[in-house]
Amino acid sequence: MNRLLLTGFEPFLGHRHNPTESIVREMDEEVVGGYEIIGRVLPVDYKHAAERLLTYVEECKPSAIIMLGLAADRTKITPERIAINVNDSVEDNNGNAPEDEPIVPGGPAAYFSTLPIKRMTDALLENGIPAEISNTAGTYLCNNVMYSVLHVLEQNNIDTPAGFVHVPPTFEMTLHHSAHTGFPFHSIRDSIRIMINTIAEAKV
Ligand code: PCA
Repeated sequence: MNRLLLTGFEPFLGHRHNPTESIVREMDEEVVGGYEIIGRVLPVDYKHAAERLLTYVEECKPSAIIMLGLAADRTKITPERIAINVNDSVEDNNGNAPEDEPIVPGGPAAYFSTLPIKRMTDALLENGIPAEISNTAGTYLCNNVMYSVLHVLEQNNIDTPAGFVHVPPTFEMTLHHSAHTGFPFHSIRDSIRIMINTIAEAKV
């Protein structure tokens, strides 16, 4: 059976949870849209995240790759359009805080997601889930792993669809922060299934 590598991240920057970690743990070995899901958690660490992810890609030889991350200030599911060649952020979980650093020295400025992000967004909206395409994945770990994977796939002429999706916080995470309301956890998880089904249909 074709495999789909689904990655999430551990908690970071004072967030006690990262819903993407729970989602990939729960969905590991689940079959969705004809794919066996391989769910893996990545460290929020510039030195190890991309390296770990690329090891998982080598090991599982996936037919599609979806990387997930938390965007604590977003209120929609946001498939990312583009990853840029820069690390520039506050600290990761090991105290690294790069400034204006290329991810791949001399590499292209950016890579576009190769997932069907329009169709994924439309499918989410049709299912009543707030969603929109995001035009920036930031300059932290999420952008870093998205760029790194797309770079390696491109360099090796591998046409595996790959991309990143940021998810909003859960209800529980926003209980004590009144700025906005999060999503029920099960809605975030359902949205991942909907996007995977869309990718499966797009391949036919
Ligand atoms: N979100 C962060 C890193 C880990 C995560 O889940 C980001 O948006 O870069």
